Amino acid sequence: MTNQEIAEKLREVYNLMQLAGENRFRAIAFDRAAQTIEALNEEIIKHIDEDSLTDIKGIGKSIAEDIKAYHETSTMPVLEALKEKVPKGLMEWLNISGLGPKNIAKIHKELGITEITELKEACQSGAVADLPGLGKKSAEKILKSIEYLEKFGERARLDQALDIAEPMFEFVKNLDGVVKCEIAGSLRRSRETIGDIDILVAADQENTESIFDAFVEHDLVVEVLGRGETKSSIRTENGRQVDLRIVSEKEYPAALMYFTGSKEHNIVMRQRARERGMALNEYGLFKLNDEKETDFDQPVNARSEKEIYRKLDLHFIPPEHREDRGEFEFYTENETMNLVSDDDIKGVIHAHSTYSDGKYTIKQMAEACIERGYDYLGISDHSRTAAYAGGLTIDEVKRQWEDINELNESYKSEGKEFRIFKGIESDILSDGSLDYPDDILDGFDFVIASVHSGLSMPQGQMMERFLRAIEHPATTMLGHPTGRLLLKRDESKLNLNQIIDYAAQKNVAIEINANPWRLDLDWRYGNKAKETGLITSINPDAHSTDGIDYIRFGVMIARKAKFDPARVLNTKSAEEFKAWLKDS
Ligand code: DGT
Ligand code: CA
Ligand code: CA
Ligand code: ZN
Repeated sequence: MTNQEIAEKLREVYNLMQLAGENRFRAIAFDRAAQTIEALNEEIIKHIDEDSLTDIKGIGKSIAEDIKAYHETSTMPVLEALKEKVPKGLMEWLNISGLGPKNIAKIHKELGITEITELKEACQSGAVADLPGLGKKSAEKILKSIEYLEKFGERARLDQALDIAEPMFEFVKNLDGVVKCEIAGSLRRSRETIGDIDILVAADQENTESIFDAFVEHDLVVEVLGRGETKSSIRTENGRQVDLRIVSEKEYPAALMYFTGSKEHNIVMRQRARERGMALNEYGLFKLNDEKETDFDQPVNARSEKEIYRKLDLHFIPPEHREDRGEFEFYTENETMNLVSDDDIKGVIHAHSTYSDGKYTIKQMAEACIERGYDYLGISDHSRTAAYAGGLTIDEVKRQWEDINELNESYKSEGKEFRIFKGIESDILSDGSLDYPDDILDGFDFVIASVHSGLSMPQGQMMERFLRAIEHPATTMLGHPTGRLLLKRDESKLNLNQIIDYAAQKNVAIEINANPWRLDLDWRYGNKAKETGLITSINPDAHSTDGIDYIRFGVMIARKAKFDPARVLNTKSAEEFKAWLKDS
């Protein structure tokens, strides 16, 4: 029984409770417990054995009982009861934008349908439109949302979201009357997948109409989902929703904080406010009156997010840390956390060339790195077992080494500082061994050990495989540890906490694969990584020159995962990197 498994069950309870129309706060408690358990460093089993579940923050007596029941019987009474109540198909309806749990329950009850296909028909036939409180417009909206959902799925990758958000943001920011503007929501928090894009504007009321007018007319807009006094929502060609909210300049700091989220972070912030005799909401920070209610006539002066945090005895919490995963403890004590940034990155590690499945030659890749201002390139083509990806035979490895030597010599003679390191992305074979004999492995400057086959091995076997790969003296770092492809392929079953422990102990790095399909190591292991001193490397896994620019996404995730520059290999200069390779 893994932490992930328990978290999934608790989240199922959360979703079903919403559909069953149960108390919202009770439902949220389950969501929070799921979050907490996902973030837990140790195995939940340990707490079950030691009967210490309630020592975990956010896990009360009743949820502890549910977890124990699940451990003993592979099910939870609360979950079973909900399943009796709520038909299975309804869960999927939660993904339909513009359709909340309340209306889902209503449509289901009135029409007796449970499948999305049935809902689609009911929207087309007019049955949904005839329901009290819904109407023709709602039915049309639900129908459109279903069609988009069928076509594009409910979430987008970080890169896809940025492709829409950045031009939109630039456009809105420069509109007449816009005083302040920022991207909020999950995108500001650098999440690896994004539901919808949230943009916040501060403007005078007299300008809101014209700002909304321009927004809904933007080239990327294919449909206006809603337009109100303070909020407009649109849909773009590739099915993404963008919410634009306009508030007064005075409300802006609190609104920015609120709409940046996360929900979990906001909940704690509101608690902290109450504990200090104040109320925090999307409109501002206010004093409480004698009845402990928000006194809107007594705003507490706070002109920025930073000042709001200060009033609640916290230092400024950067958006990427607002997940209720230890940030409150840290930023009570510390003013800032030293986080890696784009400018710190000196070299490009993990790149493929035409020797295996890359599109460009080593020389072309090197030139692309030089153009972008990097000082070195670590080539790491696929190893011989990865035949499907053009993995290198031993002869090809030796030829590649000669090529690299020649290129390095030519840079030297031209007086260029740039250098290329000889690497390999060696498959971790099913028994955990690497893909070449030791004398070949020794000839590389660095070895990235990655799993590319047998991704769905049972956890026990997979763990042995990984631990053995970490133990190999040639291994410099692990590549894309879980093998996940975001929104496409699940991660392998692993105890990553144990892998991180062992890797840190053996001075083996674990890459943050910056390819936006992967972003693996997952940022949720950032606390564990920090605690163990794990080293990472922000690697583009570039298969083309454009792929080098993925580093940007990796930096976002590394910041979210609390990596300072000193724990990121490719912040080192070429000389320092070389020295580190020698020592480790
Ligand atoms: P997403 O869009 O699913 O990737 O995730 P977010 O975090 O962007 O969520 P979204 O767009 O639903 O809402 C934006 C922010 O607004 C969210 O991060 C926190 C805040 N917010 C929205 N609804 C609630 C709520 O019911 N309670 C609290 N405390 N905050 C909320
Ligand atoms: Ca959002
Ligand atoms: Ca939103
Ligand atoms: Zn790979």
